[in-house]
Amino acid sequence: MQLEEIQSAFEADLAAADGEAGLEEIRVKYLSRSGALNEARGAIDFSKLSGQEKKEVGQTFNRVKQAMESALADAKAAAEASGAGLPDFDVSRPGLAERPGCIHPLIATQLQVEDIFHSMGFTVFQGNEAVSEYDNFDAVNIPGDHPAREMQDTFWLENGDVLRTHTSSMQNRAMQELGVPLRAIFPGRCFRAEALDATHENTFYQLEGMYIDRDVSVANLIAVMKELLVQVFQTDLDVRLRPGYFPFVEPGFELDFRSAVVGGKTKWIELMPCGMIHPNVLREGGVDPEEYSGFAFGLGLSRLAMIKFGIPDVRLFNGGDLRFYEQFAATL
Ligand code: FA5
Repeated sequence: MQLEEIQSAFEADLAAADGEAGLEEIRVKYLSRSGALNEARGAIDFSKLSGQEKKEVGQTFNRVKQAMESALADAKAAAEASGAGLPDFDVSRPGLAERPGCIHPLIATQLQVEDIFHSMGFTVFQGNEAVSEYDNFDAVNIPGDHPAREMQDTFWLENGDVLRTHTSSMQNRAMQELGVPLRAIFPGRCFRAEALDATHENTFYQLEGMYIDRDVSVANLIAVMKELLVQVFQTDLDVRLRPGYFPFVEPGFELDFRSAVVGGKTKWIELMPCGMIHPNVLREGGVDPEEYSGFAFGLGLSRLAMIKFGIPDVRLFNGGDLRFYEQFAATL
């Protein structure tokens, strides 16, 4: 084949090439040791050429070879960029392994609750699991000698920090960093040195919320909590508040709910502590309690997931028994 013929055949092949595998075929066909270019060069009888002619033929071959190599490299880069030639399968499909895995029921609950709060205009604020003693206790109105510290015994680190006992440890930072008006939730793991039983773990999940604005009242608190529960359980339900004591709210409440679908119409289910944010806590966060008011709540996310999925023992969440998690594989 003449050099021009080789070149135009190469260009036609390149234009019709299908993905990276097709381009590799073209490379082999034209540019490899046994490719068309080398073959054409081998067919020339150099012994019959003058020194000058040999030089010119050699240069022409090199120029053509370089042009073909560069066209091929460009086509490869374009194919890579467009994803052509990638394996023909859907990377988002579940794996073929016997145990493809599933979302942990606690995290599934957290994601659902986050979605619901998003729809009510709340942002998700992330915090650390190891926090200062100030953030965990003092900033939320629990000074050093307060008996509430004893109820939340925790793990102390050598630098004086603590593994947070509650997500309320993020209240101060949220006010300082996000300012007011504030609508935020902070989900996450908490730790307590507890006597363990079916409802008490040393490592569990809470989801805190704060709503601060002018003229926020208990009515707003009830409305938001009811909306949350209606959406989580997809059913109408009643909520009620009972007095509860927490140093960082005044008044403080325990919120219960009752529904025909969850637990029966007559049974009140204790769900979460909440209340109107204490003026000391607002002040500590740089918020003027004369101008702003707000509510806060500390939802036991582990508890909510237990109610939602009918899980009898909180220790199953962290137990590491795959048979437990696999029960949710089909639904989560
Ligand atoms: C608190 O931690 C408060 N910070 C909640 C709060 C926030 C009140 C804002 C008012 C305003 P309490 O210790 O009750 O409160 O814990 C809240 C929820 O976390 C409990 O209702 C329970 O569902 C869950 N919880 C607490 N301790 C454990 C534990 N050891 N294991 C599993 N869940 C727990």
